[in-house]
Amino acid sequence: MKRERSRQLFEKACRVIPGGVNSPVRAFAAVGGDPLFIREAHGVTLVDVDGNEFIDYNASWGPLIFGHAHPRIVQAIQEAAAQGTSYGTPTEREIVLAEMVVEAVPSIESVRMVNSGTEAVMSAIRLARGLTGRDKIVKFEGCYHGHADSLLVKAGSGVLSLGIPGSPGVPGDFARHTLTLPYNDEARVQKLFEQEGASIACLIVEPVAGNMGVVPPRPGFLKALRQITQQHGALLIFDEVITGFRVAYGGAQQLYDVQPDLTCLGKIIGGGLPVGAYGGRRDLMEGIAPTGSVYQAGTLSGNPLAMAAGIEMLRLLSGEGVYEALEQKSARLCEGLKSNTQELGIDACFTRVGSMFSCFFTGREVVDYETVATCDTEFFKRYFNAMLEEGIYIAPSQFEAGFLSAVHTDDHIDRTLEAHHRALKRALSTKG
Ligand code: KE4
Repeated sequence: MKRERSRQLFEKACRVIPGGVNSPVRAFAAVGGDPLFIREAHGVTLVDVDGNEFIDYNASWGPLIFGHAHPRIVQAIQEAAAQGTSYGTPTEREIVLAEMVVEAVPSIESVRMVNSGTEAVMSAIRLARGLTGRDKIVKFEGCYHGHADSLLVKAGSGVLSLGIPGSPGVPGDFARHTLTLPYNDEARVQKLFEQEGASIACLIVEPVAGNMGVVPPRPGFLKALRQITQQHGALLIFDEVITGFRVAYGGAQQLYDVQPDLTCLGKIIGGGLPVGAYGGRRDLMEGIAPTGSVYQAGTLSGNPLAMAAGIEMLRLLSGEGVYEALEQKSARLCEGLKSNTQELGIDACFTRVGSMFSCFFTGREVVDYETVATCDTEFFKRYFNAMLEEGIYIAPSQFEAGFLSAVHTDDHIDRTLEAHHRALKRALSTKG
């Protein structure tokens, strides 16, 4: 596959951008080679600067659940842009999107728009600390909640892929307030809260972990978190930046029928533009400035173009049968992927919740960070590059989720399964 233009651009990028990328995991460090520079994308198809085409299962790390350059979203952005790009004032579109979020997400009565998932999580944690007067927070190994200092403590996603447990630059004082537990282990949560409960402001969890690859919650795990946090006066925060509007229109909290105190959103609600949000019960959210004393602000928060894109995305998602079709197509894809690995005798553990899924190259059942760490990342590296050669674009890391969109057709799935079979055989044949 010709990748000369990507190589040239990567060389140029590295002179003026750290690592040539604006987010580490895009650099292909976990899979080798130069990252592809994408020229354009339409529907499920990515086109790189060398003219290579790919069926995309990364969806820009989740946001593009209706594919790339969806005509209705593009039109909404164009119309908004023609009226101006930012005013720094309240606008009607912010109310429209906020009302759609409140209507959709069971636990949200009031919501604040910000510009990224990181900002949403950072703000929700500050609010939890401000409301409870407590400093400690609890998170889970392998979960990633953005790059705010107190959350880069054994985080997953890019940090996990790059093998850096935590990060330099995070003051010890921040890290010591962050307690980290194994995912899916409610006994450990119970024990920690019995010891430290009075000083814990909140527990934050990805209700379906997506940043160590997709690791679903064990039955009863989320309900246990709800009960334990309630018992100790700590707030339960669902980080639904990935799962929000992905696994159900009301997110994982609707799917599993567990209501957190605060919810963080991002990705899909921006329709591909920079948007994050955090929300919850009105009495909690009133704690945020200007109604409350917990400060949070943002020049471009509620940006009109981003709101227009988000509104159109949620209108598309609220259409009849959208999630049923996503479920049916995702099940067919993953069944096919699974049967390919079985036919070729490859150890693999498949996980899926709705249209987010993972294939872990391990013989173990994947339930947490420890079992995820048994994956054969060398095999994944060969597999990733073989899939690229076959015209299939997946996340360049074993520890990320795959995403199916509403615009993947049965033909795309058939072609993917054929390409996947060839890619697995190639990865096997080049085994080091
Ligand atoms: P952003 O600041 O990247 O918008 O959101 C941070 C974040 C928060 N919470 C969850 C559950 C997330 O998955 C993320 C970001 N996800 C990663 C990929 N899994 C973004 C990709 C990247 O870092 O380039």
